Amino acid sequence: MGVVNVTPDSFSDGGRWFTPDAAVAHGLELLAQGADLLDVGGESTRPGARRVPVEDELVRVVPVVSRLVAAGAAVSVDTTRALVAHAAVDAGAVLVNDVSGGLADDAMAGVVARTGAAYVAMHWRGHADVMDELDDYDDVVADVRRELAQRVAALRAAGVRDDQVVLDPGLGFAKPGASNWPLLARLPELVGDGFPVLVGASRKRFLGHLLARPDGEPAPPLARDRATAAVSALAAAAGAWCVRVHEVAGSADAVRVAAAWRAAGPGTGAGPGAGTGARTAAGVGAGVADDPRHAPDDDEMPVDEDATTGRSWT
Ligand code: PMM
Repeated sequence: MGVVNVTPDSFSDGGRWFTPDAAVAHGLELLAQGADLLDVGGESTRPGARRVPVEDELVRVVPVVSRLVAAGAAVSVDTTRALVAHAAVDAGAVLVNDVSGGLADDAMAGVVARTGAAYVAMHWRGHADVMDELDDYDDVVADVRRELAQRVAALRAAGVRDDQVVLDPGLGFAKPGASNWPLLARLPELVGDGFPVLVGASRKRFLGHLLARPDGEPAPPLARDRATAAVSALAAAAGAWCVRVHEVAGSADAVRVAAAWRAAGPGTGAGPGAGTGARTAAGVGAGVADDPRHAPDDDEMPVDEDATTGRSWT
C-alpha cells in the first residue's frame, strides 16, 4: 500500500503532494513502483496535529480518489470520518482505512456495513494532539489485541461482515517509542486472531530513534526508508497481509522476498506469491475473504465486550 498524503503538514513527506495534480502524479508513480493499493488521506495524524475541517478533507481527498480510480488504481481512503469514507467509496475507493477503528466517528461502522467496503480497523486511543500521553500498557500486545477485539465486536454489532475487516496494531499511535517493538516482534499473535493484518511502520519515530546519530539526534523521516523496508520484509514473513509505506520500491522487493521465503518454508506447500506479502489489491475489491486465514468463527477472536479501558475517546 503506497501512501498518498494530500496534506500540507504530514510528518513523513511534508506536504509535497498537496495539490491534486501532484497527488495523482505521485500515486501513479507509486503504482509504477509496485504498489497494489494507494492510500489517499487528507488529514495529517502526525503527533500533535490539529483536526482539519471536514469540508477541507473532502475537497482534498475525493477528486484525487476519483482520478486515481479512473486511472485504474485500487484506492483506499485514510480517514476517521464517516462522511469522507462514504464520499470516497462513492468515488470508487474499495477500502476505508480508519486509524481510529471507528472510535472517532460513531457513524463509521454503519457506513462500512452499508457500503460493503473493506475496512482497516487500527488500534487507536485518541487523536494526534493527545495520543502520546496514552502510551500506558500492561502488556502492549495483549492490550492492543483486546482493544482491537472490542472494535471487531462493535463492527459486527453494526452489521459489518468479518470478511470486510483488516486489523492494524497502530504503530506510533499512543506508542511513541519502545511499545512498537513488541507489536512487531510478536506480530504472529495478532495474525493468529484470524484477520488480515496491516502494518504501518513507514518512516515512524521509533525508526528515527533506532537509527539515531551518535549525538542522539533521531534520523529524519526521509532517512528511514531502508529500515522501513526491513520491517516490511519481516512483517510479511510473519504473516502480515499488507504494509503501508511511503517509498514503495524497497518494500515491494522486500515483500516479494518474504513471499518466496514463506513459500519455500517447511510445510507450506504453497507456490511463489502465496505469501501474504505478495497479495494483490484484487482481494480488497472483493472484500478480503480470499485470505485463507480470514473469516474466523466468532470464538476465534477473543472479544471482551465488557472490558473498558477507562478512557474517554472523543
Ligand atoms: N499511519 C499513519 C496514517 N495512516 N493507517 C494505518 N492503517 N496504519 C498506520 O500505521 C497509519 C495509517 C501515519 O503516517 P503518515 O502521516 O505518514 O501517513
